[in-house]
Amino acid sequence: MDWSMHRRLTHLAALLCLAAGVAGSGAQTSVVFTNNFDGALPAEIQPGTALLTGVQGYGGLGPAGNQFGNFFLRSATANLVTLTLSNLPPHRTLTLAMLFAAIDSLDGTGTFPSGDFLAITLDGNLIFRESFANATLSQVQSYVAPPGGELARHVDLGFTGPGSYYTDSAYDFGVDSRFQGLPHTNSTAVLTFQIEGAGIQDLSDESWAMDNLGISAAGVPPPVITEILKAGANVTVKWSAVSNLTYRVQSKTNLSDASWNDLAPTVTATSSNAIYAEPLSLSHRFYRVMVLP
Ligand SMILES: [Ca+2]
Ligand SMILES: [Ca+2]
Ligand SMILES: [Ca+2]
Repeated sequence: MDWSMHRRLTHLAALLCLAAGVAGSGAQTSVVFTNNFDGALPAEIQPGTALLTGVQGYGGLGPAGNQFGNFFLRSATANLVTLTLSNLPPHRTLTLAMLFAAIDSLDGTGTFPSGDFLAITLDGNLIFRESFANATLSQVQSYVAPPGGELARHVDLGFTGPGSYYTDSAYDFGVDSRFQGLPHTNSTAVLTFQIEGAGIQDLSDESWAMDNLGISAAGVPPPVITEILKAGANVTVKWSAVSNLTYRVQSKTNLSDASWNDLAPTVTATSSNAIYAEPLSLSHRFYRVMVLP
C-alpha cells in the first residue's frame, strides 16, 4: 500500500463513522392530504353525486381540533367517492383519518332494506368493509368502534327525522388502528369510499358523510451507509435501502468543501441494500446518500 492509498483508506474509515453518526433520525411522517370540506372541493376528490352540505347537528362532535364543522361531503348510499393522490413522497405506509357521519336509517347487516356496508379501497384493495345501523336497536351493525371512536350513536343530528328510523351516529376513524400503517409505497394512491350492498335506498332515507379527511405517509427510514470499500479500480458505497425507492449519492473531496457533488446516475434500489461505484481516480473521499422524492 502506498502512502496515498493509506491516506484514502484512513479517510474512508473516518467517513464511515461520520455516516453512521448522522443517520440516527427516525422514519418521517408527513401529511400528504387534508381537507375539512369547508371550501371548494379540491381536485383530488371526485365526489360523484356527493355534495358539500351543512353539518347540522354533527357540528362540534369530535375531539378538540378534529370536530365536525361547517360543511362536510354528504353522499347517497351506492355513490362512489374517490380520492386520487399523486407525487407522494417516499413512504412505506399510509394512514387514513376522517370523521364519518352515519346519517338517518342505515340498516346494518342483512337483507333489504338492510345490507348497508361502508367499503373503502386503496389502489383497488379492500381495506375496510363494515355495516352501519341506525334505524332500530335490533339491527346488526358489524362495525365496532375502538375506545374514543364512537362520537354519537342513535342520536338525532339532523337531516331526516327527528326520531323514528332516522336517528344518526358519528365516528372518528382517526383513532381506529385499522386505518393506520397501511402498506403502500407507490407515488400515487387511489382511495374509494362507498356504502354498498343489498340495502341501498335514496338520500332522504339514508346517507353518509365525511369530514376532516386526512392522509399521512410514513415509514421511510433514512439511508444508512454500511460499507465503503476500494474494489478494484472503484470505490463502492453500500447503504440500507427500500426497494423501488431512488437514491442519490453525493461526494466531496474534503469535508470542509462548501458543497457536495451530485454523482450520476441515481440508484433505484432493488433490495434492502443498494450500492454505488465510482472510479478511484476521482479522488472523492466523503460520501452521503439521500432518498429522492
Ligand atoms: Ca367541515
Ligand atoms: Ca336524522
Ligand atoms: Ca338501507
